[in-house]
Amino acid sequence: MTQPHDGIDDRERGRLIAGLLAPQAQVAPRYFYDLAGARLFEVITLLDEYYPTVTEHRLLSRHAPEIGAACADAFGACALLVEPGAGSCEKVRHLLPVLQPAQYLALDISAEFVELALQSLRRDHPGIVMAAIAADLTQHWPLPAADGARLFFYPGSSIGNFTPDEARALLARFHAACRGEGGLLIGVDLIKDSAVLHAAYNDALGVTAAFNLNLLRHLNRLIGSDFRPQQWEHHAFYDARESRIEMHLRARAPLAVRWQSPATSGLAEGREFAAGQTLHTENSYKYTADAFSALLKDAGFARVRRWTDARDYFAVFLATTC
Ligand code: AVI
Repeated sequence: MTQPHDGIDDRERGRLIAGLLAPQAQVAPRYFYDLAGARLFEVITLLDEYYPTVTEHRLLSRHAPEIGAACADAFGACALLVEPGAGSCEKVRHLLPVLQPAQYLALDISAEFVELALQSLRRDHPGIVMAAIAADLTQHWPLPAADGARLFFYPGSSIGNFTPDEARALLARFHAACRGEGGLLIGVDLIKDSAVLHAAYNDALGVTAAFNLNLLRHLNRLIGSDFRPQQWEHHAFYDARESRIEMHLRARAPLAVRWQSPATSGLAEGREFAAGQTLHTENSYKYTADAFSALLKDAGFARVRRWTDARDYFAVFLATTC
């Protein structure tokens, strides 16, 4: 067994292990993103089948002037632009020239990764104060006090990785964090032909499969487990009833996994998987544009505008407090 990584505390380890022991074993998708996982995700965004990234870039580039004008109309100048999960800060490049915020704050689990991206952004926009902050979206958001409107930028359809109830709660949190003046600019993947969705999560090169399987290596480091990726296969499908892609790892044959548990003072415990039994690793919900507009309104936003591509594959929404 590999030694557990000391980057997680006992509570988080306990949560991970409870998920592994659940009747339908599960792991939260945020555990995809160790260094290798983050790199594999970047490759996914370049694949022909994975249309969301390129489509959203095109929408932002084409409609940036309108988005800027709509923001100015709703709340005037932007004092603080906040991007949770900023990563390589590529998409915000479309917005900075039109929004000219006084401050840009990039939040990410890995602040070091974002700090690198900020170095070149700062060179291109010397008049904008920029900072990278290590923060997990599901926890406290350490935002500076800023006079004036706040705009949250949440691209990539990451909202799809939450259940609709969790998504509504997160949108309400964005609304509350605007503190009366500001908005949310958010990218959302739309419901479409299931063959297109299926291909996006089952690419021919097998990059999404590698991304999914890499989670097992990450788990081995986090909890000292002995998952062997070669015993598992990638399984992703579209569930039209739930409007979501489900990603799983499926046992190729009966197998046993062991890990170190704080509950048993570090002694090994584990579980068995029958052939075909799965570990559920991700949901990626898709919305109709109208359903997502309604969700934004439910969350408290007063006005919602949206831009979609010609195929209606993806939408960018601007939801404002007034
Ligand atoms: C980050 N998130 C929006 C991606 C998605 O499409 O749900 C993660 C991903 N999983 C497989 N491919 C991409």
